[in-house]
Amino acid sequence: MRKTFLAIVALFMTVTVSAQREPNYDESKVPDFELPELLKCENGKVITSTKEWEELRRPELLSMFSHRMYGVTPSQKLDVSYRTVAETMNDLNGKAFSRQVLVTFSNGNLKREMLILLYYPTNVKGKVPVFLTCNYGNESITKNINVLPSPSTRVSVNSEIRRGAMDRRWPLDSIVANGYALATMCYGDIYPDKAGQQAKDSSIMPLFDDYMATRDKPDSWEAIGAWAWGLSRVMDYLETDKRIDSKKVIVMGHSRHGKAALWAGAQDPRFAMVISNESGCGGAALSKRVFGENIDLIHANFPYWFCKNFRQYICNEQKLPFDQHQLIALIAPRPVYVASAAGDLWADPKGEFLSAYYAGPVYELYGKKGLETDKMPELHQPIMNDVGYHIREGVHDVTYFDWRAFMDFANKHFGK
Ligand code: GTR
Repeated sequence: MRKTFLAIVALFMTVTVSAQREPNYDESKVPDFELPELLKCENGKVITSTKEWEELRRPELLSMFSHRMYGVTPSQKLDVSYRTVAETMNDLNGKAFSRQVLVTFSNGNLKREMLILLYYPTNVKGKVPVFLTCNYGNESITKNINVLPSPSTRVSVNSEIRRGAMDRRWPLDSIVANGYALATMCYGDIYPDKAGQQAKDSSIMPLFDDYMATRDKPDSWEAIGAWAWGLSRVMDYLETDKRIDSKKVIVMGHSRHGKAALWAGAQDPRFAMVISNESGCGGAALSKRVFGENIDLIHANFPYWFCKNFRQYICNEQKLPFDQHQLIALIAPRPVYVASAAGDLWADPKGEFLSAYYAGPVYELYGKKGLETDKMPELHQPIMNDVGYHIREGVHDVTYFDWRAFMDFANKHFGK
């Protein structure tokens, strides 16, 4: 009898666990949930001013995301040097000047290299705003052979990393024609997008003094944390670049790079604007909706993206004491834009929209404008308040429609 009972319990458990592994795409099956409070501290104090938000609630939430989701970013500053390794005066048919800067991080013993590729518009005098985003190898964004392979892809044989393979996602001519610079680097230069100790050992992480002491801790940073850190290091470089308006750096990212961009924007207030393109689970999408990719599925494929503490919420979203609307709120009062694609249900467009919507109250504290309604806009109808959003037709990708909206959003907020 007891045996049968145990067998039934075991069967029930496998059924519930494996049921969650299947992504849910049925809106009627989204569980009831209550979103964690944005403007109420853990001790119950209600936040009514930007001062209280900045001094009490914001640090509390930042710490929550650090210790329970992305891991703690070390504050140690590594030695760094910048060397320009290539420059092209008349790039993009004369529309741009391009530069490739090799960044070497070192701790005296170990070193790591990151190669930044920059395009500056030639039609604008003086300092220019810039889009900063990660790529899959600098050489993947254009067929132009003057673009050197990124240090991390030079040795890799990933089929996705081929010269120009991603060029449709990078409307370089249009970006510079609109008066924006572009700065980009391969995220693999900072942390290879692979599981395992070898990947971690070859990442930027061993250069930090406390690597051995902290690397296995449940709140130690992992890949997304490292990528976000890398974006801040490109920001360090941009602050030294005389052609760049470092008060107008837009950190943008698609998908996994969107997750890193949001986390970078949340932690580093030097980013003046943050854009998430289809960042989905672990990015803009609300985890508690458990729609499309969920915490369980993302760990099945990418267990090295988040800190180990995040695993306690696998198949257990209702226990999450935070959700992604709070990550977006950490960016306030800086403009933030979330973009979805109707065919990208894996990334849960509605969850991305609602997350942006529910970040609104913090923007309103600052006298800024969030998304005004919780009804999703029609396709191709961007909303461009201080919180912006669009959904377009099509699949998981970065299209010209997306870039056009990002530039319009930046034009609006940078008064262009
Ligand atoms: C998927 C992953 C998503 C998203 C995407 C991408 O495989 O499940 O979370 O990051 O990759 O980066 O394109």
